Amino acid sequence: MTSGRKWWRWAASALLPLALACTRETGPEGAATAGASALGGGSSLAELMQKRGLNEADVVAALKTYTPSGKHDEYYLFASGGHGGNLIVIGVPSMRILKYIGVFTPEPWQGYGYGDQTMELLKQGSRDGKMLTWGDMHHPALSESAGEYDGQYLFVNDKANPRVAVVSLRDFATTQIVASELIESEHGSTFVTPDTDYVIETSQYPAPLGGRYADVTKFNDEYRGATIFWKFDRARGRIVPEESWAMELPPYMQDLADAGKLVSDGYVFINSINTERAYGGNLEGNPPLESGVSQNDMDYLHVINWKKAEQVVKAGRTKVIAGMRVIALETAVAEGLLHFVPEPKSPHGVDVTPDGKDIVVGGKLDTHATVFSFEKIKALIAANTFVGKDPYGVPILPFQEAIRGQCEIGLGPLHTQFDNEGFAYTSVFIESKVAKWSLKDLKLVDKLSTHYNIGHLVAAEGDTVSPDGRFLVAMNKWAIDRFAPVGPLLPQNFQLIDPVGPKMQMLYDAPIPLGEPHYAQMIKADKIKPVEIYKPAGMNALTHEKDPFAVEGGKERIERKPDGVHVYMTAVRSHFTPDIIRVKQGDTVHLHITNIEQAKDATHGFTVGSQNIHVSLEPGKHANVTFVADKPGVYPMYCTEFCSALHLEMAGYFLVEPK
Ligand code: K7E
Ligand code: CUA
Repeated sequence: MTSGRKWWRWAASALLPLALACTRETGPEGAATAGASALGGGSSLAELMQKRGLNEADVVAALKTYTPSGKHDEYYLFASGGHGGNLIVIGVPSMRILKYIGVFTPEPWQGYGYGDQTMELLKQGSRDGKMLTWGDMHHPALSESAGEYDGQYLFVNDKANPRVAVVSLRDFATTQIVASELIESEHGSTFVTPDTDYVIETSQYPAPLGGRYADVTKFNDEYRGATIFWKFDRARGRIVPEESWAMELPPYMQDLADAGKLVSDGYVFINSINTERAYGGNLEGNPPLESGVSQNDMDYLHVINWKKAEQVVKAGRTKVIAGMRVIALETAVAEGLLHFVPEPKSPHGVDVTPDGKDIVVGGKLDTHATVFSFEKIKALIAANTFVGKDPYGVPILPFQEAIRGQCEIGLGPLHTQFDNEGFAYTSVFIESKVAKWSLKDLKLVDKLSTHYNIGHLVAAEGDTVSPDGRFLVAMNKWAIDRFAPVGPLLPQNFQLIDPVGPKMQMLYDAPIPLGEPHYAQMIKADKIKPVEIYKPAGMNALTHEKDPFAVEGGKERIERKPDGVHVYMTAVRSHFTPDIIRVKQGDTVHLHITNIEQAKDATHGFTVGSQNIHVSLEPGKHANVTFVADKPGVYPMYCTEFCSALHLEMAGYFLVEPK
């Protein structure tokens, strides 16, 4: 990681003067050429700087992010697509967008949600039998081994319709969506335990568990929160719902969560707001929810001993709600699985330090980052040092005895990330700033303005036991004046920051025009080794196994069976076989299409006009598409990727003969 820093310093100190020196030598010719075209070829660096109004700091920033053609980025940034429902993959430091990954929302380019396999996947994510085609994605979590990102899987959540999706980083594709009907909304999700034994999903807005009905005036007695521990089977790459379990929580609004690591491994920390248990009703004589939830000076950091809870589950001390084994709140209290520590006013982010020793909480209505000591919390629990109990019997630890201290940050601290030199970086929402502070002495070191309304921030390998201390990305909610205007709906603004040294430096603004990315994680690029083609040809991208309907070259055919017409097709530059399909009105049609190519990037797309069908056929991939040919007519079908010189000729006819 230091080698990277050396490069930066070298770039800043050596390359720039060198470049300037070169331009000085070629000055007169450069000037002549530059005069001809505003920014055109041949301009000298000095002239370009002058013409574009750039200063030396701008050029240094440019040198730190510019990535020449053909050169790969050092990091992948996996950003949530917010209420766009899909993931965004970005290269750092160039901030080039590399891919969108269809997850909760259909993604037409990838055929995601337009063929049988991906439709089945979206159906897996149904709640109460209702298929959902959007999600509110907040927190991507990379799989970890011993607290390090291992580059195998990514998990993401849907806050609106409580669900968790698994994305395989072998091919950057969603492979599973699980939905529990235990809870009705979530937010503290997804977070993984250090070896990815569990993927954590915690409710946000309390509701009767299991989808029951109870009027909101029964809030205190009938409404509850819960945190779900989804069991992950790494070998199979799947969440196993039958081996998953949950813990019932009081009806507070549980917020963000983080898993302990190293010394605090085995614990999970969850913030909460609304310990007032306000539920709104501003037309019914109650204060509006926003003021109702902000009365108390302290809310509760939930400290959960999940390893102990796992034993309680194994001992069968659970009840089953909505098919999920749930540790009842009374059991959690009786077994000492759940403790509360007061935390300052309306906390938001909770982040465990890389050494696992401290838990940093940002209070939205407090000016501090509060640093809780895991050692102290553990000792207080062991000694039964409680200042009281909440209305549900959960023991409350003394605040002052549980903290190591507080750092004065500014107005509206939210989320915290870490580097490799003992510094923490906290986003300061109301001030639109990043605060850099020392974990050792809890002193503020530097503040940098962001544009604007920063939510999360993400550092390279920032949630691991060994952050890299390299790039930092501020994930800003508002762009306001940063980009050319595009109407009232503006993109979000990701700002790339160099966090190294006494003064942080703003490097680059990247507009993000897809939903509102809340959080992202940044992983070393060399940890991810995606496949280049699906091998052998005929692979089902969901199962990573050969599809039972895979088609070999030379075995293409059309078969009429009791369940409809089966068309076994291949795609290869530049034709589909067969290229004429005849069916009768009312037939159910099953298309089985294999791209039999094994050349990198030789992707074909397939569509039949007016049928709302589209699949992406990457090299070796197999797709199945089922639909009813209900309208007679002549429908051209064609390849949707410009795959070869004869791409336009990669077409055919789908004929539906009238009854
Ligand atoms: Cu702060 Cu959902 Cu993590 Cu938005 S959350 S910012
Ligand atoms: Cu295949 Cu265009």
